[in-house]
Amino acid sequence: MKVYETKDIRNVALIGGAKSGKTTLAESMLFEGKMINRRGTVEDKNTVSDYRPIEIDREISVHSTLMHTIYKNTKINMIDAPGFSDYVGETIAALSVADTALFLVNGQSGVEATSETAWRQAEAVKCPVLFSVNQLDHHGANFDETVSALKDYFGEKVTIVQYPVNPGEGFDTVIDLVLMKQLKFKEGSEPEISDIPDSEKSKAEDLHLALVEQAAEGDEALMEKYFENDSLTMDEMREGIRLGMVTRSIFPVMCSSAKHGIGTSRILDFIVHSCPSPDMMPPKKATNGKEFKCSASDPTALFVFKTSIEQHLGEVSFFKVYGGTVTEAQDLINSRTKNKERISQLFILNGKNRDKVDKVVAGDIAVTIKLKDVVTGDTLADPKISGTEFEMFPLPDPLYIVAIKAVNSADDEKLGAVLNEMHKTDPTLIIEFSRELKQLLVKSQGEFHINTVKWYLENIHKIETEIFSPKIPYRETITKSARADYRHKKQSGGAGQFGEVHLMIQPWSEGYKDPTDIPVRKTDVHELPWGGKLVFNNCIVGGAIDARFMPAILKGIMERMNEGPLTGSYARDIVVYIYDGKMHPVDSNEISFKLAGRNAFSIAFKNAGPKIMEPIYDLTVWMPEDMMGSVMTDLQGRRAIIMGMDSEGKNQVIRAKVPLAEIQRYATSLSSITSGRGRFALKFDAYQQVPADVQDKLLKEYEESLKEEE
Ligand SMILES: Nc1nc2c(ncn2[C@@H]2O[C@H](COP(=O)(O)OP(=O)(O)OP(=O)(O)O)[C@@H](O)[C@H]2O)c(=O)[nH]1
Ligand SMILES: [Mg+2]
Repeated sequence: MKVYETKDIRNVALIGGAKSGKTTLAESMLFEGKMINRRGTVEDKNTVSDYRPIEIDREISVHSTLMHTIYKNTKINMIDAPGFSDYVGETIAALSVADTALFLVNGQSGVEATSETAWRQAEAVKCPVLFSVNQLDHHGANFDETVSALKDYFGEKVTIVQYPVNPGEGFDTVIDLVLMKQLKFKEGSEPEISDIPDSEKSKAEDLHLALVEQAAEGDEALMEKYFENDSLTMDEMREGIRLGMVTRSIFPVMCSSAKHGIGTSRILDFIVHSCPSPDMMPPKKATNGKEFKCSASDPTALFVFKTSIEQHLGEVSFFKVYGGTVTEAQDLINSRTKNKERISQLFILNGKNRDKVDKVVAGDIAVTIKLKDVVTGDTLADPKISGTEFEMFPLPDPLYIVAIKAVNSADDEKLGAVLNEMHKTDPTLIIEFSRELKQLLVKSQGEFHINTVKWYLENIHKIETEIFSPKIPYRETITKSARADYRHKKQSGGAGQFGEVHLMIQPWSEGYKDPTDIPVRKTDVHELPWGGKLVFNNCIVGGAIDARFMPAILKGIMERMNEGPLTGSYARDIVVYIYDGKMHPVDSNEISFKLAGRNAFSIAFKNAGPKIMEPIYDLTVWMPEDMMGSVMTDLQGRRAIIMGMDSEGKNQVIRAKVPLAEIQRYATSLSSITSGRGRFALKFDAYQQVPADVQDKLLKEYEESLKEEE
C-alpha cells in the first residue's frame, strides 16, 4: 500500500441517528473506492463494518469499526460508529481522532433522539460536521422537512449543498450547489452531469447564493472577494467551505441513498475537496503545552484512541499519529508508564481485514499489536519528547448500574477477569467490587449496554450470569443520647474473661455539647472512611478501666460502626463517652473489653432513637417540553423533591432530589416515558433519613436475613 502524505488523508467519523444508514454508507464508500467489488448489506450480514458476531446477530453496530477507502488519490479513513446512545463511548472515541464527522440523518424520520446524542458529542470536541440526509429513496422521505429540523436543532449554519430532484422511490438525481450542475447517479460509476433544468434554476440560484454567503463567512479575504465579484469561483467556494468547516461556521448538507449507492461518489469527492486534512485542523495540544500540527517532520507522537481484542491478533491498539512518522521496530515511550514500547507490526484495516504497512505518517490512523502495557488514552512518543501526553477524551458518567454474579460460583474468578477485559475495550463500562455492598457492580450507559455485556458473557465466554439491582449503601445513626452498661464475664475452668463498660452516646453534629455530668479526659476524632465521624471520649477517672484497654473498647465499637445494629450498614456521626466500668485483677483482657464495648454500644444505639439514612442524589432531567408532564408525574412516584424547572435550548430541564433507591433503573424508565428523547445526569448530594415506613421495611428485611444466616 502506498504511503499517503498528510495533505492526502481525511479522517471521517460516521456518526448520527441509530439505523440512519452509516454502516451501509461506509460499505458504499468502500465500493466506490474499489476497496471491495461487491457491496454487502446489513440484512445479509455481510458488511465490512458490522463483522462481529454480536453485530451479525443483532443487525446493528455495537463497536466502532476502522476502514479506509481511496478516492481521487486521497486516503479516506472512516470510523463507523454505532448509533444507539448506549454505545456513545464509541462515538466519542471516533470523534476524538476525526477531522470531519459525516453525520447521517434518516430522511424519513428526521432528527431523532439518537441524532441529538451524536450531535452533542461532535459539539463537545468541536469536530467539523458534514450532514447527509440519507434514505432519500424511501417514499416517506422529506428533504425539506429534515433540513428545517436540522436547522431547528443545530442552528442556521446548517447549509444545503445539494437537494434531491426526485426523492422517494427511484431517487437518483440531485442539484449540486457547489458544482451548479444536476447529477444523476448510477452506483459504481461517475454521475451523469448535466445543466440545471429550467424548472430548478431559480431555486438552485437562491440556494447557491445562500451557500456562497455561508462559505465566505469564515474568511475575510473570501468575503472581500465575494463583495467585489458578487460571487466566488468553485475553488474559492471549496476553500471557504473547508475553512468554515474547521471553524464550524458551516455545516454542509448533502443527499444520499446509501442502500442504492446514490450520492456516495459525490460525498467522497466533497470530502476530498472541501473537508479538512489533518494538518488543517487546529493543533493538538499536549498536557505540557506542546502543540502538534500533524507535521511529518516533528518527532513522533501518537495517541491510542481505541483498544480491541481480535481473533488471531489478540490485543489491537488503534492510534492516530499527531507528529512525525511511525515505522516498524520503532521504540517509543509510553507517557503514562514511562516504559519503552516497541512497535512490532503496523496495519491498516478494513473491518477485520488487514494490510501490513511499513510506515504511518502524521495525520493518519492505523493499528498495532502486541504492545506490553498500553490502554486507550495512552500517548506513545519519541524518547526525545517523552514527557508529551495527550489528554484522554472525556467519558460520560455511568447512568445505569447493576450488580452481577455468576450463576455457577466456580465462574466467579473468570467473570471478574472477563469484565475487566471488557472495560479495557470499552472504558464506558466500569467494573467495581464494592466492599461495602459485597457485590460486583457494572456501571454502564443503559440497559441495552448491559444486555450487550450479558450477550458477550453468555455467547463468547460461556458464563451464565444473573443481574440484579445493587444494594443501597444505607447509613445508620442516632437522634438522641442514651446510656448503657455491659458486663462481659465468662468463667470456664481455667482463665476467665471479665470486662465491664459504662458508656453514653449522643449524635454528632457541628458544635455538639458534651454532657455536664461527665468530665472528658481525652478526645479522639475518627473520620470514617464511609463519611461522617466517630468521636471517642475517655472519661474514666479513678482507674475504673485501665487506659491500656481503651483501644480494645474502641475496636469493639468500631466493629459495630462497620456493621450497624439496625441493618448491618455503616453507622456514622456518633459521640461516645466511656465514663465508668470494672476490671478483674486476673480475668480482664482485651477481648473482654472489646466485647463489653461492642455490646454496650449496641444497646445504647438501639435506645438512642436510631434512624436509617439513605443516599439522595441531585437529578437533572432534560426533555422536550411536551413530555414534561409525564416526566414530572413519574418523578412524584419516586419520592422526588422538585427543586426547580428551566429551559435550555430546545429542552426543558427539571432539577430534583431523589433517593438512590428510587432511580436505580431510571435510564430505562425515562427512555420509555420520553421515547428516548429524555436524558439525565446524577450526582450524589447527601444522606437523609428514610421515611418511617421505609425504615420499618428495612428493619424487617435485615431481621429476616439474619434468621436465614443462622
Ligand atoms: N431504503 C433505504 N434503506 C437504507 C438506507 N441506508 C440504510 N438502509 C437500511 O437501514 C437499516 C440500517 O442501516 P445501517 O447501515 O445498519 O444503519 P446504521 O446507521 O449503521 O445503524 P447503527 O449503526 O446500528 O446505528 C438497514 O436495514 C439498511 O439496509 C437507504 O439509503 N435507503
Ligand atoms: Mg452501523
